[in-house]
Amino acid sequence: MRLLKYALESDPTPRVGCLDGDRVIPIGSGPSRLSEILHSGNVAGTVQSLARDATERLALDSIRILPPLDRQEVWAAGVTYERSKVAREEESERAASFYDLVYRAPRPELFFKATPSRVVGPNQPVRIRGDARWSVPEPELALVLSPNLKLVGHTIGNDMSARDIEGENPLYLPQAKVYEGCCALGPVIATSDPLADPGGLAIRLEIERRGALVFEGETSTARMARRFQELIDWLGRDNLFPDGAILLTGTGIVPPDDFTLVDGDLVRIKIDGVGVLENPVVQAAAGSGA
Ligand code: DO4
Ligand code: MG
Repeated sequence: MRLLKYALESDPTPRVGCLDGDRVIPIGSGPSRLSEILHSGNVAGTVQSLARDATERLALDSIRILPPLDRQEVWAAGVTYERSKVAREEESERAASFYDLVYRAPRPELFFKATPSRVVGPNQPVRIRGDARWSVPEPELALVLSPNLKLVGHTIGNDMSARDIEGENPLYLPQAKVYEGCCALGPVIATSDPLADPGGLAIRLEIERRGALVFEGETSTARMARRFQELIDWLGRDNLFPDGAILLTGTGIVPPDDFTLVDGDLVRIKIDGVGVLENPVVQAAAGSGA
């Protein structure tokens, strides 16, 4: 089952729909509608009964898809794949041992990634910071969690990262990771029923520049060094999420060190069973507010 949050071109009210082939079945509207459905305790049953009563069908090209969250905080796990550990060790010689330690330690790296206002949906621009010279997308499976931290679905996340800022000093991580337009999510939430144990989902990253492919890479969630439930349990330690949360699970694909995103690039992330998330890239002006 695939849920999406959208608006009509003529009306900005957020709405929720369920995908039926290439058509959308409207199942309600309002600023918290998506959360009401996701947190209902029986997502599949709720969606099925709402969809049964709906008579309307919308063409996908007649709607504007919004990021699939309401008031959820977005958190992220880091250094959960060996490729991420190695890339970080290379970018930050002086802090290399910390990345090796966190890759092996019982406590994972978990960090606050974004408020909903910093998140963009499909086809909206993700941003490169105005003061960054080396930025990459991070394609990650995102876990959609209810207020009691039950896994209710999956979506695709792009954890945009300024590698030069992070590499200069790991204490700069919040600046390398959290800024306007730093995260893309979507296009849909695949509810957990068909994906109860997404043990080996293929994740693919493609970056296009002026229509040509300049980077492609692939990994699988099977290469993660941690279990999803382990990350969720650590996230819930001494923390409450009254609006639910989205948890990005870390990247297993990092482009080579001589690669940086530039203004006008197109980032495409594909995850088996979830979909395709595409975003153009915009370089903010140096010294830019937003
Ligand atoms: O340690 C820095 C961040 C790591 C990260 O975002 C990732 O591995 O995906
Ligand atoms: Mg990441």
